Amino acid sequence: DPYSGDPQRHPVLRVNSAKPFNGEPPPELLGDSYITPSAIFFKRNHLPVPRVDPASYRLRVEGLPRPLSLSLADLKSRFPKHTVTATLQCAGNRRSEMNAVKQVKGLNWGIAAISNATWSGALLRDVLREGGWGPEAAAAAAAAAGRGARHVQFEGLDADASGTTYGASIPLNKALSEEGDVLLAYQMNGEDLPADHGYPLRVVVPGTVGARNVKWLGKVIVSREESASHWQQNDYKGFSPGTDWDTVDFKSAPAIQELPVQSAITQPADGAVLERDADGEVTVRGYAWSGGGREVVRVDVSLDGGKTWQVARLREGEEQGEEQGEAPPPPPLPGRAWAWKLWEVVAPLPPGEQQVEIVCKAVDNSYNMQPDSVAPIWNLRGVLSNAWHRVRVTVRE
Ligand code: MTE
Ligand code: MO
Repeated sequence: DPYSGDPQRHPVLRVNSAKPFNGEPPPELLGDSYITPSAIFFKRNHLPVPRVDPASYRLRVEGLPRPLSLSLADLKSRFPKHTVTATLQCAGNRRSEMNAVKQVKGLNWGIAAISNATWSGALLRDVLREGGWGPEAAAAAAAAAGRGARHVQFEGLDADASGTTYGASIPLNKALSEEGDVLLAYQMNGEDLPADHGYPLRVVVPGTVGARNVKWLGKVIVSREESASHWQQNDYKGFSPGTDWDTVDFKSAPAIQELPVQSAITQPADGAVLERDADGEVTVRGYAWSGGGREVVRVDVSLDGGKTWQVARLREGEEQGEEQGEAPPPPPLPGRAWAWKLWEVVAPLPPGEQQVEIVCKAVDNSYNMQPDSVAPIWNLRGVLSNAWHRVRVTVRE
C-alpha cells in the first residue's frame, strides 16, 4: 500500500477521500479561528505523502545563470526569514454545490477546502537572485521578447507508481515581484511544516489557487514554458456551463492562478434548528477572501433569501488576533491582502417558528462580487464555485 506511510490525521476532519487523503474541517470550527490550527487545516493530496529525510534533502533550482542546490540549513541561514499570513483555497472548494446543480467530476468538497495560516521561509525572489536572476537577467529576458523565461515551475517529491511527480507553475512576474511575497516555506504556524502540508519545504504563493502551492518541493525551474504537468495543462481550468467532456479542449483555457472573490457562512450550518437567544437574535458567522491580494471590503448578509441585506461586521485587527491570544494582524498592505477576513452578523428575527434562508456575498476592493447562483458558473470540473452562499435553517422559540 503506497499510502501506508501517510501521517495520522485529526479525527474531526471530514474525509472526502482516504487514499490519497483529502479532508476538510467542520465549518463551525473553521470559522472560529482567524489562524486555522495546522491539525484541522484542510488537506488536499493527489498522491501518497512522501517521507523526506531533512538531513539529505536538497532543493534544486534550475534555469538560472547559476543553478543552486540548497540544503534546509542553507535555506534557513543564507536568506532572511520572511513571514506571511496567507489563505489557501482549493479550486474545488464548494464543489458540492455545483454537483447539486448537475454532476461534476472531482472530490465533493463542502465550504471548508480553504484555511488560513502563518507561513515562514525564504522569499523565492531572494533565492532566484542568489542564482543570478538579478535585474540584468530580467532585462535580458524582456529584451528577448517571447523567447525569455516567463514561468517558474515547481516539482513535488510525491510521485505515482510510474514515477510521475506533482507539478505546477506560476508566472515569473509573481515570483520576482517585491510585492508578491512568494515563499519557500519551512514553517507553518510557527512550527516545522507538518507532513501533510509539505515537510520539509513547500511553495506558498499568496493570492494564488492552492494547486500552485506545491508541497514537498524538490525542484524549481525558471523556464519559458508553463509546467507540462497534468495539473497545469489538463486540470484546474474553467469552462463554460455548455462545455462537456466530449467537447472540452483544455488548451483553450488558461490555467487558474488568482481566484475570484469568495465567502461562505460557517455558522449556522445548513439545516440547523436555531434557538433564539435571550435578545431574540441569531448570530451568523463566516469567512471572506479574494485572490490576487485583493482585499475584501464588505460582506452583505440577507436573512430573507436575498431580498433585503445588511452589512456584516468584519472581525478585523485586534479581535481576530485576540481570540488566539496572539498579536493582532496588521492591516493588509495595498494589493497584498493575502489573508481572509472573518465576519459576523448578530440580527434580530421576527417571532414564531419559521424557515429562514441566510445568504452571504462578499465584495473585494476591485468591486468584484460573487454571482447570485451556481447554474451560470457551473463547469464540468466543478472549480471556481463562488456563488452567493445560502443556508436554510429553522428558527424556534
Ligand atoms: N503539492 C504536491 N506536491 N502534491 C499535491 O497533491 N496538492 C495541491 C497543492 N500542492 C498538492 C500540492 C492542491 S490541489 C492544493 S489545494 C494544495 O496543495 C493544498 O494544500 P494543503 O494540503 O496544505 O491544504
Ligand atoms: Mo486544490
